[in-house]
Amino acid sequence: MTVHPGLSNATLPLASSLLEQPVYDREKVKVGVVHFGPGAFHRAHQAYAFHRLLQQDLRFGVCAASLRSDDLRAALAPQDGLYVLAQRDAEARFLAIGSLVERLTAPREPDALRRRLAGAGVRVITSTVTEKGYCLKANGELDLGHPDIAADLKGDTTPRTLVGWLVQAYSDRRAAKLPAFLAAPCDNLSGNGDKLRGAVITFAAARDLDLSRWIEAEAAFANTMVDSITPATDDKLRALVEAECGLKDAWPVQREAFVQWVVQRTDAVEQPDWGAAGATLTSDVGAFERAKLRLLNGAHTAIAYLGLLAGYDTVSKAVADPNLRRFVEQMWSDEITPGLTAPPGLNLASYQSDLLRRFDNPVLSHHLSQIAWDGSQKIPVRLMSSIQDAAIAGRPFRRLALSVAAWMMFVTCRARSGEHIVDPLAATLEHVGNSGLQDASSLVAAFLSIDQVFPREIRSNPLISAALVAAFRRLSDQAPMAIASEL
Ligand code: CS2
Repeated sequence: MTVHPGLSNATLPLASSLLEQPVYDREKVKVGVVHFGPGAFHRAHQAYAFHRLLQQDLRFGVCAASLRSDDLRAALAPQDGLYVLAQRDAEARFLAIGSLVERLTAPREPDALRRRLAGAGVRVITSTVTEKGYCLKANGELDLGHPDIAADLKGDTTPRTLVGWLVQAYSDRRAAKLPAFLAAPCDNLSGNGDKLRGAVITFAAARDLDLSRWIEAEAAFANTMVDSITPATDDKLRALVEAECGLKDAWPVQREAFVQWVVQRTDAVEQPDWGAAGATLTSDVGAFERAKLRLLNGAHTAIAYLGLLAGYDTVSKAVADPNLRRFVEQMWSDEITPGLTAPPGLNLASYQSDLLRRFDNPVLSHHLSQIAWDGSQKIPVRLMSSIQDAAIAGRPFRRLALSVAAWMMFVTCRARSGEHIVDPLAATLEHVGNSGLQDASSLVAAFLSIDQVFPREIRSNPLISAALVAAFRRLSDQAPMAIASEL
C-alpha cells in the first residue's frame, strides 16, 4: 500500500501529471477578496473563479473567513491552503486550487479578520453562509430580533453574523478614509445583493445613522446567481484524489463540469475582471436567478423530498424513475416555466433538458439528504414563489403543491421517528410534526402557521391551502411515485 505525501507547496512537484497545478506564483498573490462561509460550494465555485483570475491578476487572492467552525482552517493549514477540486463528469479533471492564500476563523482570530477587512487591498466581499446566514424575515428584511443579530447589535463581542462583520468593516473603513468594498453574496436567495444591502443598512441604522448613510452612499452590492452541482466531500472522494493525484488531501471538493456565475454590473471601484474569472456581468441578474432558483433548485427540492419518501438516496437514481422524471418535466413545462421570462440568450426548453442531463450525472453521488437540509429556508424561494405566481395567474400548480406537501410529510415522518431535522427551524418543525394532529387539514394548517415559510398572503389563499391539503392527504394514502404518475 503506497503512502502518499500530504498536499502542500513543497509536495506539489511530486503530484501525478493528472493534477493541474496553479500557474501563478502564490508567494506574490495579494488578498483582494474576503469570502465568508468557505464551505464546499465556495471552494468548488468562487474560489475556482478567483483561481482562474489569479493567472492574470495577482491582486485577487482570497481570505477564507469561517464564522463558526475552525475545521477548514485546521485542515488546509498543513496544505498551505491548497486543496484539490475534482471535476467529476464525462471528462474528469483534478485541479490544485491555490486561491485561498489566507484562512481565518472569526471566533479564533477576530483581530486578524478585522484588520484584513479594514485593509486597503480588499475590494470584494463574497459569501456563502446559506440562506439562514442572512438572518432575514420572510419578507426579506433583517430580523432584528434574531439572537445573533441582537448580540451583534450590542457590539460587546466578536460579531457572529455576516451582517455584523460587514457593518464593523464599513465603520473601520470609513474611519480610515478607505472606500467601501463591493459585496457580492453567492447564496440561493432571490435578489441576494439587494437583500444583503437592506440588512446591512438596517443593522447600521440601529447603531449609527451616519454610518448607515455612508454605507448607502459609498458601498456597492451586487446581486449574483451561482450554479454548479457540488456534492459534499466524503472519504471515497479523498481516496480517489489520492489515487489519481498521488498526494493526500484532507479536504478535497467535487463538482460537475458545469459552472456559472452571473454578477450584477455595478460602479464599484477596482473590481476584478469578472470575465477573466469566468463570470458573466449583466445589469439584470433577476431573470437568470429566477430561472435557476425555480427550475434547477425547485426541481432539486421536489426530487429530494419525493425521492426520499420513495426510498431513493441520490438525484441520479431518483430521476431515473420514469414517473418522477416525467413529473419534473411536466412541473417545469406546465407550472413553472409559464411564470418565467427567459434571460437573454437562454432557451428555457434546452435549459430544462440540460438540467436533466446534469441531474443524470452518474459519476456524482448527489445525496437527497443533503438537498433536504434547511427546507424551511428553501421552500419559499424555490417552490412557493412559483405557486404564488400560478395561483395569481389561474394556472395549475398541483405538482408544485405535491412537492411542498412532500416536505411536510418528510418533516412529519422525521419528527415522529425522532430523526434529526437539519433546519434552522428544526424545533418548530419537530413540534408541528409531533403535534399529534392526524388529519391532513389540521396538519397542513399547522405547517402554514409557520410565518417564516408561509407568510399571511400565502396561507390565507384558499386555493393554495386546499391544494396543499389535497396533496398531503394523497401522500398519506398513496406511494409518492404512484401519485406522481397520475398527476
Ligand atoms: C441544492 C443546491 O443542496 C441544495 O439545496 O439544490 O446546492 C444546488 O446543487 C446548487 O444550487 C446548484 O447550483
